[in-house]
Amino acid sequence: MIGDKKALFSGMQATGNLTLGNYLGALKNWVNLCDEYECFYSVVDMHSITVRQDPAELRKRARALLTLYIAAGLDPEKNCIYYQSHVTGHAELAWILNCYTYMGELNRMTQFKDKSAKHADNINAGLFDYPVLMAADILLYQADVVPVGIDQMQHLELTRDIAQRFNSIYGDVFTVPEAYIGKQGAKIMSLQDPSKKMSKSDENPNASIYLMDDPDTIMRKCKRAVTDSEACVAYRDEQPGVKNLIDIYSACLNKTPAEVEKEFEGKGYGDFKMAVGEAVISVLKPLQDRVAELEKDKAYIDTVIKNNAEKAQYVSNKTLRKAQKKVGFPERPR
Ligand code: ATP
Ligand code: LTN
Repeated sequence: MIGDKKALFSGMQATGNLTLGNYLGALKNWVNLCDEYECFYSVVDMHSITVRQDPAELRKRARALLTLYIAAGLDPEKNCIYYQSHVTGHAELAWILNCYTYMGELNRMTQFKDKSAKHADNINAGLFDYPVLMAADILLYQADVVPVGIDQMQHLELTRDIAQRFNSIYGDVFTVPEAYIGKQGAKIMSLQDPSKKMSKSDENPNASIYLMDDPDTIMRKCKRAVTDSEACVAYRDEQPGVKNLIDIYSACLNKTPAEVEKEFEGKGYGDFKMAVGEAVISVLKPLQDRVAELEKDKAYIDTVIKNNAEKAQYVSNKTLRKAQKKVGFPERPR
């Protein structure tokens, strides 16, 4: 709780080009939560360096992501939008939490296993420790809820375990957070292999729709999406490609899968894919226009970055000081 509102935290990495999966699974669901919750949305650049990055590129992408948060409809007056690296408490709390997390727990994390297989030449301690930094992000703001895609559930469970472990030793220090999974678009799959999630690090550019793709590219990717030979727009596990397209279409237009099935009854995949393409364009084009507009106003974005980082620093310091005191660090002279 912050004041009389419940708190909410989420973050995204500024690595790679954001996909439609990131938007429908995360960003889209974030908008409008600020009436109910005190919201903190971070560009988690400290997480990004667990994989080697080009510094200039990372800086550019981090700013683009922050701009995208605003373009997607997060009002920076009502939502605290900031760079993780601008707030000192993330690293400080992560260190403390490291001492309350077991190697065995981190060893079980599937993201670590996946990423270390992918980056076999750079399996660094940060990559292993990534979930503890994520726990620190969340616990610093006493977040009650954390909107994430299903793929992040394992990290959230670990965060809860760490919080409960710490609380059982020291009393109520941290709020134990709950996941908040959006109803639609929670797991958008690859357009080329619907058994894999749509991912910004996919090597095949046709597998993902990127948020900055132009309309022709979006349409082409939708038309090329892998389906099946059933020739029936049905929402069922046996037709994973079609099911995924229905998920995309319904998330873009706020319809239910049943409504979509009905709409395309008796229609072929050609018509359906075209409609999916149009639905995606109708969502992404206005978003792209708003990004272009915001990018022109450098001073405004700079002010958002500064003011919100100050707010985040202030709020997070309270939790950090409490945790430091509990574990026995000496008080700071006033
Ligand atoms: P990578 O592919 O490099 O692992 P990613 O695309 O999974 O990256 P993240 O930065 O890890 O991107 O995720 C940001 C947010 O988007 C998270 O909340 C995550 O759950 C959500 N998300 C990512 N991909 C999808 C997807 N295909 N469907 C729904 N949500 C997604
Ligand atoms: N690990 C997340 C990004 C992330 C996050 C967080 C999400 C970092 N810290 C705190 C929610 C809450 C990811 O890879 N998507």
